[in-house]
Amino acid sequence: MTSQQVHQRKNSMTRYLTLAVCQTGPVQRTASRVETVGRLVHLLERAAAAGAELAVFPEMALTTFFPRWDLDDDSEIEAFYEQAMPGPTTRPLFDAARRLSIGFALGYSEISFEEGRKRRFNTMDLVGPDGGLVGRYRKMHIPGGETPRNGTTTHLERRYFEPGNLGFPVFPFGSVRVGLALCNDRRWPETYRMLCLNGAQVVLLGYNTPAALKEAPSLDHLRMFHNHLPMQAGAYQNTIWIAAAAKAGVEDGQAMLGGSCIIAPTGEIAALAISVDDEVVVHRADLDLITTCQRVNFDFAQYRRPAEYRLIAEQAGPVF
Ligand code: ING
Repeated sequence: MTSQQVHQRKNSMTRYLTLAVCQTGPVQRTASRVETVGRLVHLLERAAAAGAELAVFPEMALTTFFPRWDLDDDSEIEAFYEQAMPGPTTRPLFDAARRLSIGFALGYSEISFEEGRKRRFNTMDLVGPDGGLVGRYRKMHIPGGETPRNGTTTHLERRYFEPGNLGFPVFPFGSVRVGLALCNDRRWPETYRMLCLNGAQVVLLGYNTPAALKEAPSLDHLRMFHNHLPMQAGAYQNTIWIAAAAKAGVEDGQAMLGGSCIIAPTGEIAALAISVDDEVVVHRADLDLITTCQRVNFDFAQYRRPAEYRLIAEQAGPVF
């Protein structure tokens, strides 16, 4: 091999990133943090053994999805949150990342002391293969309400979390630019577009989605379609890879959707979980597909008309 060929081969190796989605089965309320972190470490080991360089865990991966409950007692509520990341019980996950030389993104409930007050965010951290924090995202689109409503599935995220205040950041992971998103964010095209315009090539997403909703039983058969549809569209329209990790199975009596997947910039599902339990799904993502897809239609700088899109930034909903 000539040195030119060696050089080209080296370059071509950087055009792949092996992604792992670490879906989890239910995390019951009775489970201890130590037990749950042990499950996550095991998943990370399986991801690394399969050759993954970067893994994603679900939203609120350390606990049950507690916004399904109407809770008032602050100490009861705050037991679901982390005051430090890593903290004493989550440290083994960071140690495992360093030992296995694999990065990961972890969704968790965050308490932080900012602007002289205690604040609660629905957060995802990106951690490097050295076990160090690379970047933090706080969920922007907080669904549900502050109080239960008759005839609807109880979903009180807006009582338990403030909307994120860190924008839609994109972080360098080696030579790859990585953005983060959480659950309901995936249903909004703005999430992907903001991450795309910030330079993302890969978006890691964690979610907790009930398999059925009381408000519209007639749509229950479309829950998985409505899970994948916006992510496939988001990947295609923004020429990004998406790796999305679900909480799955019956958690504290509520069935969670599952359907974790890795989606290509073509919009195709490249890999899909088949269980509603702890499962690792791996795909070697070809980063050149991004430029191939851009060539076909999505040369953003040439074709987009940002001056004509002002309403998107100025108006939340239609005005008649
Ligand atoms: N979950 C839900 C989702 O978008 C939801 C949101 C569920 C809203 C039920 C209302 C009722 O999949 C999260 N975690 O955002």
